[in-house]
Amino acid sequence: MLRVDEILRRDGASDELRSVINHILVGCKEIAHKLSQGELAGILGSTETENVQGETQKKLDVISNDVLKHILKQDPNVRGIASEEEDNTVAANDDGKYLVTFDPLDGSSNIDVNLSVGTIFSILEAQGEGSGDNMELFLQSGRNQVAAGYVLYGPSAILVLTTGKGVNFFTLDRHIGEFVLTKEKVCIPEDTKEFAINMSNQRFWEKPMQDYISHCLQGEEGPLGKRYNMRWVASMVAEVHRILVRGGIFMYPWDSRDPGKAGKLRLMYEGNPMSFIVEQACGRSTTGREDIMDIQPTEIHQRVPVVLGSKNEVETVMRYHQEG
Ligand code: P6P
Repeated sequence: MLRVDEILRRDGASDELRSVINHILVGCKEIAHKLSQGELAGILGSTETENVQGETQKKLDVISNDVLKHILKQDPNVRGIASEEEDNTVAANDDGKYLVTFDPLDGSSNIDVNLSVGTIFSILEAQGEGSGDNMELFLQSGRNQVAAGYVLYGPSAILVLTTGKGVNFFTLDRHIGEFVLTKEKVCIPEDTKEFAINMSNQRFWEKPMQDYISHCLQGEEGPLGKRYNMRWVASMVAEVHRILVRGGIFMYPWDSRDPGKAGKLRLMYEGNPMSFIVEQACGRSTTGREDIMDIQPTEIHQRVPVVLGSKNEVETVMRYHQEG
């Protein structure tokens, strides 16, 4: 069975990039172990603190963040990190070549009910000088990503990784403590009959999104002419993984609950890495109007509306937005 480093070497990844990815995976293996302990580890539940997003932090949000921050600061190839759980970017090594952004534990509201959660990460090259605590270094469009991935902590722990040469799946073999290759060159089916959205927000969406979902619910008799199924796991990593495996469309659109924000999900460590993966896997990832990876960030925690998955279905949603 081929391991991650062998595939990275085969695909031409530099020694420095392989080192950063291997450090991230050491952290993810530690997080996987802590999650597998559940109640026994005494680390479920919430803290008394809120993160910069205004969300109450789960104990495992903080623990996972600290695990990754500690490990990445030890890699001389890492210049700095940005995390959903950190107010500001964090300096690592001033001679480091790479910047790492991550959501240490996405979907953490699922932890206490034993449902899937995941770690999402993105790697950029630091352009020029400056310490990693300078946020400006990180404000690069998603097109500049050199690698992106996630680890889905489900019944098995699965790493999904791209360095721009397609998307590969690796499963954690707990006997040897390594992620081993289990699927290569993943490609999302262009068409789908399965959509994922939090329907409880329907009254807050823009009209094009309301129209599209209304037409999905009309099934064969409606303008889209097919019967849809619906899924919602409240864990982006789980939704994206299902789409990579069998197709589908995932949407977290802008909504009027907080008009000043561009939606719930964050561009730098959710939208961009997932978009890199989805585009590398024959899919499409947009805001409903433009490709997410074309956005020039202005703030490290900025939000982004997300419509991603099966290419033809995403383009259908874009047509609804173009027609207004
Ligand atoms: P809601 C998890 O908190 C997350 O950031 C994504 O993983 C997930 O898709 C979304 O929020 C769920 O949001 O509003 O349905 O709880």
